[in-house]
Formats: sequence, structure tokens, C-alpha cells
Amino acid sequence: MKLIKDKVAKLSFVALLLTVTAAMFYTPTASAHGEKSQAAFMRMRTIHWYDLNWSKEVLAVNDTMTISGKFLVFAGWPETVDKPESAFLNIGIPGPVFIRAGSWIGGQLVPRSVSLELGETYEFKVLLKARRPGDWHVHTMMNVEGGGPIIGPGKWVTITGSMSSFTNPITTLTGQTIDLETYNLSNTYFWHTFWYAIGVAWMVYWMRKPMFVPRMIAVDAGKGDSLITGTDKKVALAFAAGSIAIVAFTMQSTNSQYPVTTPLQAGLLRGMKPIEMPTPTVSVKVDDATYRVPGRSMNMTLTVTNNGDSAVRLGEFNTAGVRFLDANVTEDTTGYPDDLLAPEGLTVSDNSPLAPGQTRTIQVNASDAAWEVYRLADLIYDPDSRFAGLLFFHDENGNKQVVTIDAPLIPTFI
Ligand SMILES: [Cu+2]
Repeated sequence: MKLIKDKVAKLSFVALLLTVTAAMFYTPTASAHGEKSQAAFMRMRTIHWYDLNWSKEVLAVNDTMTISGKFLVFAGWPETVDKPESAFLNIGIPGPVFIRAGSWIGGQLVPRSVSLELGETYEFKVLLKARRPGDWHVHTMMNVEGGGPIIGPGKWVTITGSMSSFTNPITTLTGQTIDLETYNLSNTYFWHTFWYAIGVAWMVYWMRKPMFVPRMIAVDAGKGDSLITGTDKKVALAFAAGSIAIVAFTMQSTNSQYPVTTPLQAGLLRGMKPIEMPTPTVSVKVDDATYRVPGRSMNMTLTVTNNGDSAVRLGEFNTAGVRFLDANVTEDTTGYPDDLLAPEGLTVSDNSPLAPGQTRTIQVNASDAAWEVYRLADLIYDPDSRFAGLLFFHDENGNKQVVTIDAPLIPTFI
């Protein structure tokens, strides 16, 4: 009996060790960071990110890269998300593995929150400087006050090198060049330690003598005054006067060491310059749109009219960052994130060139694992079964034009 017990104990121990080891080595790599769990219709009907470009996929610590592109603030903005009256162009990374050296909307530096208009398209650029080695999934994103984070497509970027070599030099308007990575750190440490030590010294001064029971007895016996001696009063005065003197003196010396300081710069930036988008010469009417539940595709019936002077073909449908392409018309050359790119995801019933002046009704099928992986299929759980997206038409000269579509998206069940 004992033998069996020992064996069981031993085996349990081995099992425990294995579990712990397995847990230590199991590092799941998430391919999306937050956006998948957000309501599908919100992702489809808020901000459309497109023409994205990541200038690098691998870079060393201290090197810079840019993420640039355009975003369209969808006109049919959901009710439960405040209008982007006050929004902030952010970047989605796990802490400052990069630092944001600059960000621009329409050519203007945007270190503060900005006002965006529904229906407008803006051009943006973010300059990132690598700080921490590793593989990072870098997202463009927009924080909307009263709305939350609106997460754009994420792409894996690798940083090599060593974080200890990271520097962040800036030259102030007083002509001094400092490294923001370490600037003022020793000063911060010094003053916190200094005042902490004074606090401790005050406590230790009183803790030298018995603290509780004898004092309680003395107070109870009506001899409380005997507990504070003349020396104690002098020491208390020294601490009080000393503290005030140190504050006054060091404030003065700080002011003379840094004679020019300004308050924190803040305030909403209005008047962001949108792109003057040419009125599309292709007009599209969504006759109906459905998706299979369960399934990984959506179908649309579109009536397309070409009012331009060059024949066009449908090259892409883009919704919630997922790009469905018709490989016969276009291919991606920007290194768009694999998991969001369906290079042959778009099937069009008749995608022959649509001549100027012609109208054609087409069946369009957008199909890819991304529909399920990114949980756009979870629209079935949303309280507003409508979608929105961008269609890209290509003309004979290789010009591209964008048409926004939106319509109800009706589920079909098997
Ligand atoms: Cu991510």
C-alpha cells in the first residue's frame, strides 16, 4: 500500500513539474491585439484605414521607420461612439518598444488631440524610433474621446540590437542637448530619497524611546505633557523650519538653474486638413448583401455605373482592415499583413472592364479565413447588422478610385 502511495506521489510530482515546464515554455503569439474582440459593426463603420505603408519590417535600436497611409472617417458613425470631435492619433504597441518621434495628419504635426470630421479622408504619417528588441505587432490606431480605441491593421516589425544603446536626444530652445531617456532621472531619485529620508528621520527620532504602552499610561495618568520635552520641541521646530527653508532655497536654486520654463502645452487641434478627394466617377448601389452563418464569406449584389471616361474593373473590397483582392485586377505590393490580406479573396461574377457610360449588376463574393479569424462573422451578435467598406476600382491607366459603400448585411442560415 505504501509503495503505491509513494509511486502516486512521485508521479504527481513529475506531472506537476511537466505542467510547470510546459507553462513556462508556452508563449502564445497573439496575431491581433484587442481589435478582434470589438464589435464587428463598430470596426466596419468607424474608421477605414487604407493605402497603408510600413517603411521597414526589420530595424535596429535607434533606427526609425514610418507608417503612413490614409483613413476615412465613415459618415455613418455609430451612435454609441462619440463623434471624433476630440481624437488622438496613437500607435498600438505593448509599451514604448518604439517611441513616437513624430505623427502628422495632413502634413501637420499632431502631438495633441485633433478634431476630425465625419465623411472626410485624411492622410497620416507616424515616425517611430526603435527602442526595445523583439517582434512587435504595430498597429495604427485612433483614440476617440467618449468612444474608445479604434484599432487599425497591425503588422509584425522586428527590432534588433540592445535597448541599453537607445538614446532620445533633443535640443531645447535654450540650446542644451539632452537625452530624454535619462534626463533628470538622478535629480528625481535624489529629491524623493532626500524627503523620504527626512520623513524616516522624524519617525526614528521618536521611535528611539518606547512608543506605545508607557506613553498610553502617561497620557491616561494625566501626565501627557511630560512626554514632550524641551529638546523635543526644539527638534520639532528645527524640522519645521528646516523643511520650509529647504523648500524655499531649492525652489530658488531650481529657478536659477532653469530660468526659462513653460507650462505644459495642451489643447485640441482643430482644422485638420482633409484630402480633397475627387468625386468618384464610378457609382455603386448595394442591392443586397448577405453573409452565411456559419461561414467565412460575404456576398453583395452591386449595381455599378461608370460615369468616367475610362473603363474600370473592381480590384478590392476593404472592410475593417481586411483586404479582399481580385488577383486578376490587382495585387498588393505594400507588404500588407498576411492575416488581413486575401490576395484572391474577391470573386466578381463579371469583372470584365466596365466601359464608360455602362451600368452592370454584379455578384461580388468576399471570402477569406480573415472573415472568421478577425471575427467579422461575429456580426451576428451585434445590435446593428450593417456593414461599410471601401471598393477600389482600377481604370485602364492604372488609376485607382475609392467608393464607400454601406448597407444592411443580412445573415443567411444553413
Ligand atoms: Cu496586434
